[in-house]
Amino acid sequence: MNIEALKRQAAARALEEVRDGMKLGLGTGSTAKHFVDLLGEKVRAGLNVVGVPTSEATRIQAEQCGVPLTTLDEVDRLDLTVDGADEIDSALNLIKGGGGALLREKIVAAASDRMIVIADDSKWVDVLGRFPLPVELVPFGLAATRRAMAGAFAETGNSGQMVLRKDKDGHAFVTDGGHWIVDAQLGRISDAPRLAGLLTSIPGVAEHGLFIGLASLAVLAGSQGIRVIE
Ligand code: ABF
Repeated sequence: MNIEALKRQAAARALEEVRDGMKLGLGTGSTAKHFVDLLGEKVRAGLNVVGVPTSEATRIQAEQCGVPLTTLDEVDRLDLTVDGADEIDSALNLIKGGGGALLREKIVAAASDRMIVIADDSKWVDVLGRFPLPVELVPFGLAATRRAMAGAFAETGNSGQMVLRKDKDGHAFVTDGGHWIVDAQLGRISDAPRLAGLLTSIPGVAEHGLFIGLASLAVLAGSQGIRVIE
């Protein structure tokens, strides 16, 4: 089975958790895109939900699919967020941000009662870190922020190159929030929860891609079928 079919299967399984009247966080990326697409079909068939998109790309897709949208200023809490990930470990800690939407993704996930992460099973790892850790930075003071990040890596027994993400024209990639992203090639992340806390405390770090304790369920689709992990 091809990978897009697996992603769609995971998205379809997550859709089973959606109930009429729910307020939903809508993720970003190719797997979340399948979810929004399938959700749109349900909405057009009469399902009553409202969504908060985690990126401009998802906002545009949701509007095209007919999913009614709201904002976190208009609603108190969300019932459920469904989003993809770059890596998932057995504690359901995640690396996210390969698509560059980590800041809004984390704000939306943190405002949700539940987060379901959907993926093909290639995203399942023993230890986070093979996928470079995205860290979203305020452009001002970039070198100072990178030095502070290197300190946080050293303090947690991690090391690796930090690479400023570029767009297709070779310019710094700019996020929906107007920030830049540095991808940290750490290989195996030691003590991800502690590293997450240290990165959060650095002035100039807008957000980082370690999602610790946010996901409550993972739906992984593989050639052997679907695994649901709590
Ligand atoms: C978003 O999309 C990101 O946090 C993550 O980087 C990416 C996963 O993309 P895909 O579903 O395309 O693999 O969820």
